[in-house]
Amino acid sequence: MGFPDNFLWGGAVAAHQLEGAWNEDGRGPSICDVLTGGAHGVARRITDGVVPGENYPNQRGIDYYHTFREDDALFQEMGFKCFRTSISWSRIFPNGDEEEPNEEGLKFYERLFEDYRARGMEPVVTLSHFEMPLHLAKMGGFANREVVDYYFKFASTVMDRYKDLVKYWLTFNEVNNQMEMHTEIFPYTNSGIIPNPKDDWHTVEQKIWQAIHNEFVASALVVQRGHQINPDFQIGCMLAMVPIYPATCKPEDVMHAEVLMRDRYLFGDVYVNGEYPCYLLNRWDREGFDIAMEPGDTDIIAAGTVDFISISYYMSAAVSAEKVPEFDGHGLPGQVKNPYIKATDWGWQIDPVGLRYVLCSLFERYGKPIFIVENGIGMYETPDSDGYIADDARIDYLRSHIEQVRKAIDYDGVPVIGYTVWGCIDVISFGTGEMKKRYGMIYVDADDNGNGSYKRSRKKSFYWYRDVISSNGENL
Ligand code: P53
Repeated sequence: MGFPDNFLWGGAVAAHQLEGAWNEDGRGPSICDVLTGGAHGVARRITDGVVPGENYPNQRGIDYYHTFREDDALFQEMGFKCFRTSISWSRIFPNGDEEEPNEEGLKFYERLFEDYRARGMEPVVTLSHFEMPLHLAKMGGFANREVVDYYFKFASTVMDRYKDLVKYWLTFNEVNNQMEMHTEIFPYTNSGIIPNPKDDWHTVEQKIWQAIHNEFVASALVVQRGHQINPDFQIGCMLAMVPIYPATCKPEDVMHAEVLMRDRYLFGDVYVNGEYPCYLLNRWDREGFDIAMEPGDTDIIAAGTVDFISISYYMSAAVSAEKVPEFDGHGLPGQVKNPYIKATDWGWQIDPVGLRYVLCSLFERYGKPIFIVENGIGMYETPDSDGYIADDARIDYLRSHIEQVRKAIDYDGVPVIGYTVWGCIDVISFGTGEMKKRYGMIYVDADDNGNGSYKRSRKKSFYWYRDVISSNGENL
């Protein structure tokens, strides 16, 4: 027993967090290019266009656009069986609404995916990882139905072009993050909804729900088209899985956690079952949302269900039905600190058993294979006098999570197809825009303001993970 022979060990990144080269070779501005740098407790701001003097970390990333061959060689040295990245939509369609794609952009990903293949790494490609051309966001993002057509065109173009290079596709990264509707960043990065101070709360929510419906249609159309392009394609959805536990066994706490979990499951429920669950239809009705649907939408959603589920997993949460005090990491209604587990410096509560718990819950709910496409820990790190980083805490984090994956496979019988460590090389943090929130097994010498040599070096976890992969998960 243990990990299957063809288990996809690897690493994961996203285009806007590492490529840089934001305005090279015909690329248009993407929504991430106008996100300023933030910090823990300091939200990133969305500026109106590129404002001189602001710090936009995603514009430079870690310069992977120019260094990918050297970086890929390091991934190969770790023995990666797969590599997850995303396609930057605005490299292919700079404004999103062009007739013809940008050939330079298409060529870049061709070279990239060929390089992965040549190194024995199966590409795992996210179509939209918190990205769309800025121009489309200005049109209203996914709340505007036209954007469905532009997404479809983008996705069909790249699926067709890379049909012999890429087999695993993910439609939208962590599509359920936007259920944190009160934040500015998630509706923006999931759906291209630019905050408008004139909108009242009901209008904001209405737009987000409309965007969500449109994304269900968009994803289903792309799943169907992808299967026509190449019947061997495996096309999945991608959910941020943060299990929400009741703070106590008080029935009200249990029910509160159950209701909040629907915000996570909703997307799986529609993507896998191909229909809207009653709890959502009732909610729209109760809260007065009127979602515009075109004739045929429900048939499209029913016909375009996904082949597998992919998830990110970092932490769990606990909630109480009572009024509770604020704490670091507080985000959900009634969220409390879990006294049984520790948190990272950014308040993310570390819970390896929670990973096994979500794998079981998802498999029992959907009966589909599961790909863990993100797991990892963000840490402050400074090289020692020899330039080395002994990141034992990262090794502990990854080890304890991989042990739980193994249990889910061996004991629970969950078909887990792969595991990719998030930010296998240090990249720009999505949530804070920091460089110093590091996830990598490879260190990148750069700071939050873009100073540094950008030189790469292997951390202790690099050697540890190499051994994990070469022993197929036996040597943890
Ligand atoms: P950063 C919240 C909860 C779970 C996953 O995040 C999340 C977030 C967003 O902060 O995002 C995913 O860099 C996302 C990646 C991101 C990674 O987790 O904020 O898919 O793009 O970098 C880690 O620490």
